[in-house]
Amino acid sequence: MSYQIPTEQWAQVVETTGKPPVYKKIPVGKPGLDEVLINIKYSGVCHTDLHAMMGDWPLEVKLPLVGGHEGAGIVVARGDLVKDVEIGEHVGIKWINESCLACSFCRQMDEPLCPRAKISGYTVDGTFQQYAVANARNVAHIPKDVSLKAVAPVLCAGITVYKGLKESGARAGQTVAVVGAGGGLGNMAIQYAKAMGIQVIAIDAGEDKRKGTLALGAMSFIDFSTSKDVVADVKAASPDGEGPDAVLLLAVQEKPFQQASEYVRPRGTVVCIGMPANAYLKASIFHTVTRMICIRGSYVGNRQDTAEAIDFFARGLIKAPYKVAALSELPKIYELMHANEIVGRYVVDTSK
Ligand code: 8ID
Ligand code: ZN
Ligand code: ZN
Repeated sequence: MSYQIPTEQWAQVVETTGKPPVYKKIPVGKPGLDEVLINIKYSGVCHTDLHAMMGDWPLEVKLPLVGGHEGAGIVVARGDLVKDVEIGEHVGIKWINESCLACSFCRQMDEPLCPRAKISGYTVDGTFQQYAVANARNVAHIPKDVSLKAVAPVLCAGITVYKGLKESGARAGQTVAVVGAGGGLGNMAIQYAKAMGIQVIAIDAGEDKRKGTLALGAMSFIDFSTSKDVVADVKAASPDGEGPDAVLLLAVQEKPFQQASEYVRPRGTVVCIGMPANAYLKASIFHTVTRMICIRGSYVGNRQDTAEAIDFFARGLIKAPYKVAALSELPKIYELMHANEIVGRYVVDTSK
């Protein structure tokens, strides 16, 4: 099978951080010896893409930058050393675009910690373009009968929350509070938790997010914008009033990161996943010790987490809502995201 590959394509390009991307034509990249060229059909829009555009994290972005790291598409070309990815195969580009697979982190399946990792839509160009290059050993393999549109948000949001739930140690029958449950990661977290037999206390704001999270299977919803005491409300929502067994922090605000250790159950685990800019963690040492609380970070997932997260999806266990927009509309999506007005995820269609 061979594909006609154009020399030029449409892309959204961040030229200056802090300014919206520019929709324009750029050259199509060429895959290196161990890389594949993917015709991206759809890409999810993650809040991380907005952080990259703003340049608000202490990690430098490539400029000019094509953002995006939830891209699903078809392999149209491959380098001579690529053996395990076929032309015509459906694959996904995720946050970890390339890892060395030889360092002590990669050897232990911690590719996200690889000091030589390349990051899609951050240190290398990502998926807000029609053709993107990725390292063949790091692409996600997508079964042919899975919708590329619907699976796109799994490639970051799905993998990340699935990994976060595993890192939380929560088991079937236990309860997890999901903070930011109405957003892209949050909606996925409810569905993965449900599939894993874990109950969810959803925390976010507004009627749309309340309805949406309950429809996805959350057992209760707490509106942080109207609650008089979030800590007391979360505890009260847990089955025995002692607090949830774990907390997944997906919000883009510092305050909930300070609150979580107050309501997590003694012996419980607080998992930090959201990354508000310039924010710090603060917890009472006395209560962390005497309640035996674990506070940890969780960063995307490795290739095994990726395969598992996609497998959950392919088995029909994960149904998170998404809206489709044209690639040309990306700046509008960033505005809605900045205002926290998106319920679930936006997916952009690169053909428009
Ligand atoms: O590997 C990682 N750790 C990883 C992977 C992917 C994304 C981390 N992230 C980070 C993103 O960079 C971002 O900082 O996770 C965060 C959430 O990403 P997202 O789900 O893509 O963002 P969103 O769709 O905008 O959802 C955020 C939700 O948080 C709510 C908002 O209302 C929104 O629904 N929220 C906020 I802001 N403050 C809240 C609060 N105090 C809150 N919900 C509850 N309590
Ligand atoms: Zn992401
Ligand atoms: Zn490595």
